[in-house]
Amino acid sequence: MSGKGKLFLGLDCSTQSFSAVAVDAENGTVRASASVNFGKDLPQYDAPFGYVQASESEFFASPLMWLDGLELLLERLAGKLDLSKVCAISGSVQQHASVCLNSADAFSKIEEGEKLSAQLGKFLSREMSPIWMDVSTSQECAEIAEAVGGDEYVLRRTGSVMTERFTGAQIRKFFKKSPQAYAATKRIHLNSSFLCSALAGSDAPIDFGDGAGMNLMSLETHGWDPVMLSATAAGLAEKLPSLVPSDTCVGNISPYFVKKYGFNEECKIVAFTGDNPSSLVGTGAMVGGRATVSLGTSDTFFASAANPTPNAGGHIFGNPAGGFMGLVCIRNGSLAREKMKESLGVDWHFFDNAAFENYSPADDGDIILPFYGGEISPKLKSSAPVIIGSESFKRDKAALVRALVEGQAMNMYVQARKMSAQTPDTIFLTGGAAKSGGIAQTIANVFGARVARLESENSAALGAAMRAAFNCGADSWEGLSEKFCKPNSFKEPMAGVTDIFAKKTARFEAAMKTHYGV
Ligand code: XUL
Repeated sequence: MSGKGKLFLGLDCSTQSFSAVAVDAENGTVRASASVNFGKDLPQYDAPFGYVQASESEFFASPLMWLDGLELLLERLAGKLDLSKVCAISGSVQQHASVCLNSADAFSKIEEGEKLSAQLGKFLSREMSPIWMDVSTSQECAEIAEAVGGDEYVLRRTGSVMTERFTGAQIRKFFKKSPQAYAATKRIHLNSSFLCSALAGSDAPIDFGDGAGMNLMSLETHGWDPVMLSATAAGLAEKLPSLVPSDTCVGNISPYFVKKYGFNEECKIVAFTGDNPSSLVGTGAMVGGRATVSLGTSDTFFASAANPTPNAGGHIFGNPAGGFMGLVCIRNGSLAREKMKESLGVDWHFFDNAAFENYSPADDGDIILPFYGGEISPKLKSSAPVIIGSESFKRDKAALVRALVEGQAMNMYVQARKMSAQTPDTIFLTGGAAKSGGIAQTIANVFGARVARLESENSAALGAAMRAAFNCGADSWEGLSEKFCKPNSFKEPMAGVTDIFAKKTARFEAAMKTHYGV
């Protein structure tokens, strides 16, 4: 495809929704966007928030829901945009979720006619995919770590200690609990490579960005680590797709999408990656210097790193622009804020703004340990937040909101510091809660850093579109970052808060030790 008006499409399959953004890389504009909410638009999957909770620690989603979401999304987008103008597509996908298939060749069998979910459903050897919220594999993590000589080995080799939600431990659980279904499995995809395969109509590889979230990829060789593979499950090597750099072109779009949605048959499919590596690109933080805090279902802190030192408090993933990225993922993010909002009977305006109107931070002993459910950073079990302070504090709705947000920010700061991430000069905020002035100010105060919001709404989808554009030679990373990742509304730390938060954070850490032993 040649000529002006070239468009690049980024897709983002997150926990609760599937969204798309189409960009013009020449003039740096977003041409169209669309979104599908799994709970509202696909109620037949009985997953109001995009997942099904099977027990306290087990969380699943249907891969067929993701396929139906993709099709509905493209249908909506086709109503706004001539899809034949799209030169290349890439994707961003919630990390760690795996899709098990009884054929390594399922995607080449897709034909015109029935929708994808109907055609691919028969190839699933495991009906539901465990997703990143699942924390049910402590046993499997311990077994794998023991088999390879300890968590220190796993950390050095793969960039993370054995982690419950990571794909390796989830595969081991499947191998142990459903040996027949495991034996019948010929291909184990990540959600990212699964959706990429569906679009390309061929079996797609896993990229270094998302592949590093499995406890199976060697950071040194960028290949599957044979020691980790054999400690995880028998015969695993043959079931995994290959690993490739994130800027690999997988092929052209499959004829199914050309006929059904009007794509050009020369439209390229670029390897999909995880939502965090994709957001690193979509916030312009892939080229160094900046840190990004993404406030989504989970809250994450990440920054690019050329030679990161693996640390048990965080994770190392591949940076789609080359090198690596360090990340801290906090499970009690938006869901915790939502629960607090509901329990206080307040609305989002109160939560995000009114509660912070006369914000004057103080080291007064009022602290919330903000864990409504089990946490992954740091690893702890909890079913309710711990509220420490005076009786009047416990009755003051605005003070409780501020203390929850401060608790979340202090936990993130402590975790980021543990993985020896240097305090950044500027933190770029993205995700749904980034629009909250109160939350932005709190993060600036706790980190002692300038906080900027990005103009773009969905950095993960935007990062995918930028990756598609980069792959087609539309611009350099710096050029794309300048065009698409424009910061606005800076917030500086409030005067005099540095000392207050140094003391308050120390108090927070002490309370964490007392209540959770971490
Ligand atoms: C990262 C993680 C989450 C998911 C869902 O390790 O588990 O950020 O990618 O967003």
